[in-house]
Amino acid sequence: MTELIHYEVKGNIGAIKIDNPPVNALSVNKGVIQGILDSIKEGEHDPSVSGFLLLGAGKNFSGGADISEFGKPKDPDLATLRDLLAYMDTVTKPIIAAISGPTMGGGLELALTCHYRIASADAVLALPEVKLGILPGAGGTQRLPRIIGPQRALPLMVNGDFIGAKNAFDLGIVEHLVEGDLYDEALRWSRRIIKEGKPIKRASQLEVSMSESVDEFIGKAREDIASRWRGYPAPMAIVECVKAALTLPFSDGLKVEREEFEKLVVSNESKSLRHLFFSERQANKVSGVAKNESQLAVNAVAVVGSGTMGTGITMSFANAGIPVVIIDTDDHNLTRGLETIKRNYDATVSKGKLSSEIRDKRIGLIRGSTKLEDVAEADLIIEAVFEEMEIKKSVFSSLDSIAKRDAILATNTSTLDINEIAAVTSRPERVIGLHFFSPANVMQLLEVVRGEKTSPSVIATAMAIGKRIKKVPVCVGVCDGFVGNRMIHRYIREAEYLIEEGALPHEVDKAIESFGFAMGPFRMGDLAGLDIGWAIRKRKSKTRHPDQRYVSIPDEICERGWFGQKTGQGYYKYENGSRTPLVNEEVNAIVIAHSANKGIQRREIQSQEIVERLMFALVNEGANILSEGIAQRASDIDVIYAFGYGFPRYRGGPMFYANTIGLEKVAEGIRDFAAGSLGSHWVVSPHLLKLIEDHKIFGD
Ligand code: 3H9
Repeated sequence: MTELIHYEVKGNIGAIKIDNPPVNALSVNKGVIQGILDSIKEGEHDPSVSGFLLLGAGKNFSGGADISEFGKPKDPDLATLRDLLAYMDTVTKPIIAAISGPTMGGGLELALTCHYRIASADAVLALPEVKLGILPGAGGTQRLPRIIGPQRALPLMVNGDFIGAKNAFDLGIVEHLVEGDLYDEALRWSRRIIKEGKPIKRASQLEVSMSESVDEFIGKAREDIASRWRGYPAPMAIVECVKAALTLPFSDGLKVEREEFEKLVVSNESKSLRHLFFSERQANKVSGVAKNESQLAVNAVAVVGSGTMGTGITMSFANAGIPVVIIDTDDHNLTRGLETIKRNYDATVSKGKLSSEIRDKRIGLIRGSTKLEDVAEADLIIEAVFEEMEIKKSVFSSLDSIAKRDAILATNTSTLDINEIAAVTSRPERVIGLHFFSPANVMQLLEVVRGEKTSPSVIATAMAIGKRIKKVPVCVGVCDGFVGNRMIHRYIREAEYLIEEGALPHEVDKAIESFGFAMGPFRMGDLAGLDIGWAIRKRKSKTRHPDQRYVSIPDEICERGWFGQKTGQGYYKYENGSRTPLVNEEVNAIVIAHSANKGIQRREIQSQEIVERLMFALVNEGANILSEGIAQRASDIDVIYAFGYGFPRYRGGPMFYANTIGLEKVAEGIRDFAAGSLGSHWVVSPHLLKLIEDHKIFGD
């Protein structure tokens, strides 16, 4: 039997412990599932065993099927999860699941096939397969509706939400909750079940019942999903499985589930989402930083600057229970910043997303100050002042003289050279970039920017603190715009070229949104505020080469005081404070006149060209970034785009997407654009060409 399953007879109970760290994934090829099956078979033939207790070693029961095995050959001599669960449905001695920690996907399906379930207070249950573009494929879609009813089961599976132990108990997924030691109590409880001769409860034999008509219920579910999930087949497939649970015998329902699962698991959507799952975890591994690198304890944080970024960053720390002092030497700005924080929390409370107690606790962790000296106690100081090199340098020079010797000095710059900032301090090894994205309390992405001299320990601390404040940290190198913004500039530039050549802003946005982005480039600009880019362009105008193709349409819009949503119009019009973008005919007129002034013959541009030009702009720049070592790996770029820029997750990020359509196609497309009359700016990245030449793809 595999060492990953420990089987031990404790009195009259056969205790089966899954011990496959780190999350007890139910691997086929490592024999984990076979081990459980063998243990049950052994106990069944052992007259001293009256029942089984199934539990997980370490922190959890099981995180589900081993995702890394999807799409790979399985050892035909070893049992699959479906084999095991089918066998469990025939066992005549009670099987009790002792659920602890994250119990997900196939792990929960295993527990649902047990006859009774007991859970510790730390248990978190979910059928999150939908997030991987698949569905619960080991009977979950058939058993859960039978246990808790389809109306409750369907949303859990379609959204993949996590529920705590108490919630699982209230729903009837779990029959008994334990505060103390799970193992001891589970053994006691199992013995009681056996002693009292409690019946074997098989979910597969339960009746599914529902007060409303099946057709009505399924019809509503289909409508809801069609409106909420674009280009994403898994949720609809889950509905079809639940329909099967409601209308077919259990065994036929399983067949439907299996068919739907097999279709989804080979889809590009699922491959992309699985890629992102592993990429997100891979991003935690930073070259030159050992796994056990020493870290500084961060118990107090200071944020310097109380503008939009400073307040959002402050909230991110308070949300994670970390005390933070927000400093602005301008009293008026500080008051406004603190008010913004309070207003944001109040709004979340009034939407019912936060209790007033938690809001008060978070606000209680935030202290405002007008004295820079108040950074003295902080372990981590994040500067979020105006994006101007001289201002940043002056702040860092002051921080250097006030901050604790071992404190980390971080800058939230989105463009400036961190090495230059670090050079004004006496501790460049403790200087790092923490590039938050606006709104910083909401956006998950955090670019951790390592300078030339940043020490491994500081990088390790920054990555860890990023996770602690529930961000997705990705380590990148220094260059203008780092990874995310450097690429997005190419994308926005291309969008501007497109409107100059013939498309209208809403046509570009429509094509990109149909591709799956949450928002097209022009809507994004309106949301972020067009004045920000305008200020940067004005600053950079002195260094712009006179021969460089430059689209002045955004400037022409800004000159009218139209900065986007906040001024009621930008590329679009927003009526009566609404956020709904309406086509702005005046902007269209500006665009058309602009082309005429430049002597550009406008032409009709198809959505395919729009998508390809914007995507290839991202991919090509991503390839350059990789060759310069600014991003450590292609999958890091994908994580940055999925978590920071609304790139459709079911397409896996720009670099993975390029792999799926073929790098040759990308290079050919770029060559075609370059051959067009206005395409001289297109040059295929040498890194991309090298990959093609070597028959490789991004990530190899
Ligand atoms: C499924 O069950 C399909 C069935 O319905 C049907 C079958 C027929 N497999 O997240 P962490 C690795 S689909 C393989 O940092 P945490 C992960 O890559 C599955 N590997 O830990 C990482 O590796 P590394 C449905 C997995 O404590 C390490 O474990 N289940 C799996 O922050 C630590 O991961 C899910 O979707 C896995 N299932 O969070 C749950 N899970 O160290 C997916 C993790 O090399 N998992 N790894 O980078 C999670 O959500 C979280 O990992 C969990 C723990 C909450 C469990």
